[in-house]
Amino acid sequence: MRRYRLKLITLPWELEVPTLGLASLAAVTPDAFDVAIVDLLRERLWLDEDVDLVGITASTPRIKAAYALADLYRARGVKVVIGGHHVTALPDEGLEHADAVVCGEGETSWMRLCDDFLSNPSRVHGIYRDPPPDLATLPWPRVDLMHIERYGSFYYPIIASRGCPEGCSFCFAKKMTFGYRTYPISHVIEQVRRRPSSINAGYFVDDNLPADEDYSRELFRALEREGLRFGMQARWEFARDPERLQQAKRAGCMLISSGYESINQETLNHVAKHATVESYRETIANIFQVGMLPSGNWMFGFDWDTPDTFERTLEFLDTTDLMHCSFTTEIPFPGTKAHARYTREGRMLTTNYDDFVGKDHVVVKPMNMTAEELQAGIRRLALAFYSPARSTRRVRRSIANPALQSFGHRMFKAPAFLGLNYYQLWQWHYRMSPSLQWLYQRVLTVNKYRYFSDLMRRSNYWSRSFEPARLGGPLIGDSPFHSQQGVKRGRRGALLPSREAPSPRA
Ligand code: B12
Ligand code: SF4
Repeated sequence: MRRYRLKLITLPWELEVPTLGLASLAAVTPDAFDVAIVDLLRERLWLDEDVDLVGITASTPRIKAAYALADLYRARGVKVVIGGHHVTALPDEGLEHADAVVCGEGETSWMRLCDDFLSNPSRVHGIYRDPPPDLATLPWPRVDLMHIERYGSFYYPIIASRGCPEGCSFCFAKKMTFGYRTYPISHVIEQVRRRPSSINAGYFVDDNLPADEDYSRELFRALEREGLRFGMQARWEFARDPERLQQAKRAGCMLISSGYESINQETLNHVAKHATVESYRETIANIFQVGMLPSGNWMFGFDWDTPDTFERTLEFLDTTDLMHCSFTTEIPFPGTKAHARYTREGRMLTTNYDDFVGKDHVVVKPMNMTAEELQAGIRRLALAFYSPARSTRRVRRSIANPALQSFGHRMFKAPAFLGLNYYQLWQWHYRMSPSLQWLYQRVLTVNKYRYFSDLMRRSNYWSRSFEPARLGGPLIGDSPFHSQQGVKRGRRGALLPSREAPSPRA
């Protein structure tokens, strides 16, 4: 049987957390394909390499580059498919650059699309939108195809749920997925066990991992035995209960990242956070006391923000133990309620998606200040928060906290925590300085070219043979993925590792 070459390409954002979308698709790709997952910041793309089908993923701020890449492949006559959040919101726009667009969670459509391709490539055409998969039937994401060693070793990606039960006005999560659904605990534990033996820390890419209390309690109990340290994203309410926090800590959780968004009560009421500033103060303290690092995400430019919001936020931050914060303008991504409202009100300042990166980029005309005041306010706040004096004060408090023992000896903790702060300081400085941006672009380019093994292979394919992850026992009957048949069943009906996958940890 003829084999086909498939390239799954991601255009990521800076050198941080890997995403799991392409690894999830690779896992359900029919056996007739050799698959390469290519991260454009971490490896060179051999554009002239033989390829039959290309799948591209990108979020809104990188979508223009993704479209340009798609155009290049299509000019060569290669079939191109685009998926992800942005094209789910704007499928017709995606179709101007791709043969097909996959909307929402991709697995079911991807299987259908691959079947179309195998029967006749010209059938790959138009918009694919199918019901989301039953998570219990999915094989493990093929992280082994991702050159995971090229990412930070704290960021090994794991997934336990999809979607979020909440509905914040600026977020697309609800429209992307179908409700809030969880993977079987055994599936998550197997993902953890399959990590390379050199990796002891991971990051849950879930939007809101502990959204279901019963499930998360069970998951944390199961994780206690795995020796994994991890970070996760959680709504602020999770940290109200110190007992749940203790359980997360025992499971290995080191960092909890939450979208607090604002210290303006009116804003909190309007974006459905159901929070008060005092409840934030209390929950942040709970996380810190239990011995985990709280990380907060803040947004500015909401209609109730005024020029003094930045100073008030800094005063608030100075009285909490937040070690790490992200500061960004409100970015209304296409498809969100916020985007519809700002468009209706004629307040969008740009439709250039390259500007939808957040941080200090202003894309909406603010209500109670000018765009310049908004940008200057965020920059002032970020530079003040990450100033050496404040960073040192925060690090001192953290290493004095006996509950943070699991972060290691203070000799290592202090430089690690300071490094985290200075990295953010550098990021803010380079955002504001064209010469540092120039320098950073060079760093990214060098990073892409520094892998000698790539040059020797002159290919993105590690191996010509590709075997999809296998499904086990009772799952087969329910699986919509018919071409994953021919499966072996392990002891206790466990999913068996594929030949190419790294062997499970002992
Ligand atoms: C890890 C992560 C990051 C990492 C890495 C991002 C990167 N691209 O490199 C970091 C922390 C750096 C980051 C940064 C940002 N992020 Co982010 N991030 C995520 C997160 C939490 C996990 C992604 C993931 O692995 N999901 C799990 C996989 C299984 O789902 P998936 O990626 O959606 O893939 C499925 C489908 O989309 C589809 N699919 C996807 N691609 C393709 C391609 C093809 C060919 C097909 C057929 C199907 C398909 O099939 C997949 C399987 O079902 C998501 C939230 C989330 N839970 O998805 C946000 C998310 C992607 N981030 C988001 C945002 C807004 C940002 C920032 C702009 C935030 C900011 N203001 O600074 C930045 C910049 C992002 C950028 N330019 O890429 C938004 C994107 C919105 C949008 N319209 O694009 C999301 C969705 C969060 C949200 N709920 O709003 N992020
Ligand atoms: S809690 Fe987070 S993931 Fe859920 S809707 Fe709000 S912003 Fe999106």
